Amino acid sequence: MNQAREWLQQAQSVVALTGAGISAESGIPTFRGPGGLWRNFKPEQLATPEAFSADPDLVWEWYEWRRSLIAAAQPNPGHLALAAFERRAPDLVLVTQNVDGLHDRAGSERIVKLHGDIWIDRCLDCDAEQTVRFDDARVVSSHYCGCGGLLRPGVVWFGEALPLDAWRAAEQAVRRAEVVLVVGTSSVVYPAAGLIPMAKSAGAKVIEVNPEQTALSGEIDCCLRGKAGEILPALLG
Ligand code: BV8
Repeated sequence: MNQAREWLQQAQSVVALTGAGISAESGIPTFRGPGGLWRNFKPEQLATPEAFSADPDLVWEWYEWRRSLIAAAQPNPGHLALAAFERRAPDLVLVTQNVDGLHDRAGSERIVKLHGDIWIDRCLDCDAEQTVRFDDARVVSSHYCGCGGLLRPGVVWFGEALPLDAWRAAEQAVRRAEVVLVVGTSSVVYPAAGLIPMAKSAGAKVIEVNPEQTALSGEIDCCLRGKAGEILPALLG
């Protein structure tokens, strides 16, 4: 931990790459961990354009269930430690695979959302986007746009390209970073996971915060085994 702290304190530019694990302590199930299933469906079976065109109501039910979980959740000390570090550090860019918006609610500002935002609906016909405000009393609105088109969640599904501007911003940040802090991701989803070897080839030190070994732990310079909500406040404080 001391070595990782030293690298972070000396670095001019830092990237934090986060995945579902940083929201686990907020009570949001991760994609591939326990609790990630919903009605015995794996996320990869529902988070696809094919699943949505086959049964939009089923896919919407899954997203409304996730929205209700996230609405009831709070950012945890891991999210808050990253937001506080951004205010102190000379240059921190937070690149997240998460769509839950908990980094925004924790106060982070320089956020690159690789996989979109669960709080945005987008019209399949006119492409109009609207931000959803979820409150407990909210009756699930109809998922139709004013133009009559069907709305979809504003997230990136498997088989869909990442938003070009977000991907470019992530690449640019990783290429200039001296340290990349990888938090709560199994590093199996691409192209996001490709940012880790990209950071290594650009000469960055890579730190991993995860209770478990991941697909890319072998490429990591410093593996901190533990929960983000416990390690990040000590690491970044
Ligand atoms: C694309 C939004 C091409 C939706 C998500 C090689 C190159 C390019 C593509 C591919 C490739 N190989 C395969 C592909 C296809 C695919 C892919 O990667 N598949 C995987 C399953 C093999 N990739 C794609 O389809 C991507 N698109 O490549 O398009 C293209 C190009 C041009 C034109 C057309 C097409 C799109 C991928 C995006 C999919 N959308 N989310 C939604 O959320 O509903 S991905 C989804 O997985 C989430 O965003 C999630 O964040 C992400 C990654 O998962 P993790 O975050 O890592 O979560 P996971 O559960 O796996 O792990 C949690 C970790 O946390 C664990 O390690 C655990 O130990 C740890 N943990 C637990 N508790 C804690 C903790 N850590 C810290 N503290 C704790 N307390």
